[in-house]
Amino acid sequence: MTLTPETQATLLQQARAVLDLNWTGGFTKPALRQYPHQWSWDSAFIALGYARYDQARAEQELRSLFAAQWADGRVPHIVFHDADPAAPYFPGPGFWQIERSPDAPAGRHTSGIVQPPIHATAVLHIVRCAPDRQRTLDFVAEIFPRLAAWHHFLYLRRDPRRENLVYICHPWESGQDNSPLWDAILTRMTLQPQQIPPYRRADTRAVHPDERPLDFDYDRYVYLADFFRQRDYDQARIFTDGCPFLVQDVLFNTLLCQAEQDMAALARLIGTDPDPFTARAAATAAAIEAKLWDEARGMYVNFDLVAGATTPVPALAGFAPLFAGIPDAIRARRLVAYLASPSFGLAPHEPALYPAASYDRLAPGYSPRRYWRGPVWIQMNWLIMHGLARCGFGDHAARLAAAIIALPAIGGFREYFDPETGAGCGAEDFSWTAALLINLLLDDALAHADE
Ligand code: 9WN
Repeated sequence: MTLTPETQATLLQQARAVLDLNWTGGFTKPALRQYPHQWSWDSAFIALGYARYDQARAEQELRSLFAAQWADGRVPHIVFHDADPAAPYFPGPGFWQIERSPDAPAGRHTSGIVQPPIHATAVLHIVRCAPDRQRTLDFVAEIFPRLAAWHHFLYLRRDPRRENLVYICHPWESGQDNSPLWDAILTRMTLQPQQIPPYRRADTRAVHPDERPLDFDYDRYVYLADFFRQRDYDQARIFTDGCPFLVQDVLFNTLLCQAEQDMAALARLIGTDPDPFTARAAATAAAIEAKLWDEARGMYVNFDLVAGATTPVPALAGFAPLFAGIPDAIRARRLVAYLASPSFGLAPHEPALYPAASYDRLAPGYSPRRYWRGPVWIQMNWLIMHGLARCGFGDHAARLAAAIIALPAIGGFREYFDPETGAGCGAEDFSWTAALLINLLLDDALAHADE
């Protein structure tokens, strides 16, 4: 579907209205009822939208997130600025109890886990779009040490064997909470009822339970969060004390690799040595190539550190290394062949209307409306689209960009979409759907400040 300029202008206006609705004056909620606080990687994607038309808001979005950074450098996956009793979220600050950790920020309420590190990438994007160059350099100088501390935390605390691959310890840390990527691990976690702290879900109030994770999964999410809480969020204890979920995740490590590349560009801008960042990006890229490539499937897969084996699950995240320019030409061609097949439907000349599903549509367990088990997510497709363009597949990228832009016109500004019909699912008025639509629609005449 090709949109007329008038339709595009209307969509742009609607997208900005969604962000205005969710903007609090200091940060942007992902969605008012379902996610009434600040989420880490959401804020980075949201900043990619603001960067196109409101530099001040883009900067403020990230500034407010990093204001809650922990002393050890971790950037929490949720920052609870104000509790809104009308929009309860579980687990809230009372569950996390981050004050148990000496590294937690005093007087702030946050979760104790993290999300994918796409923040440096967002900052470089703000720089490249910025109309006010001096102001943006000031912003980079301000946030650069915080970004460096964040990446330092990941390499120091989440890569104990010094493999240049960091681990995640909770499905929420992946950003793809309920993906089939975690099924084998969660299923092997046999829990006694007394091991699960009492809790009440809040996520099925505003969204239909058929589109959300099962109680089976939530029990394990809660068990893991409690496991971290009981160890005062001490990373070394969590790693050595038998945490059942320790995964070197493809998407997380890819975004870290790209963020390190972007740190090098930011370092050059402010006259700091870029070489350590370039070197670490190259080392992580090499480690992804060596450890996470699955030759039989022609895609990247996660490594489960507890089982000591890869988990070959055909999720869209397995193509993410394109985004950081990691695969060589031969591997990139194999990835694109799989993406272009009916499993993901991204062939450039096919009349397929929708962006790629989050999970192979032909694989067992594919579910078009349940959260991460099939639905289309805009931010995943935005990453894949850039990866295709970067690795020389311009036609595929152009088709995917058009499909992403067309989707909100069909399904609204929803959290995710049914890949068979384009129907919107999950939360309404969802911020990153709006922000990334703006990012794509205003994707012209960028000043590439550091080039
Ligand atoms: C848990 C906010 C977040 C996104 C995640 C998405 C979902 C939370 C939830 O919402 O996760 O962090 O309650 O389900 O999976 O990617 O950051 O939009």
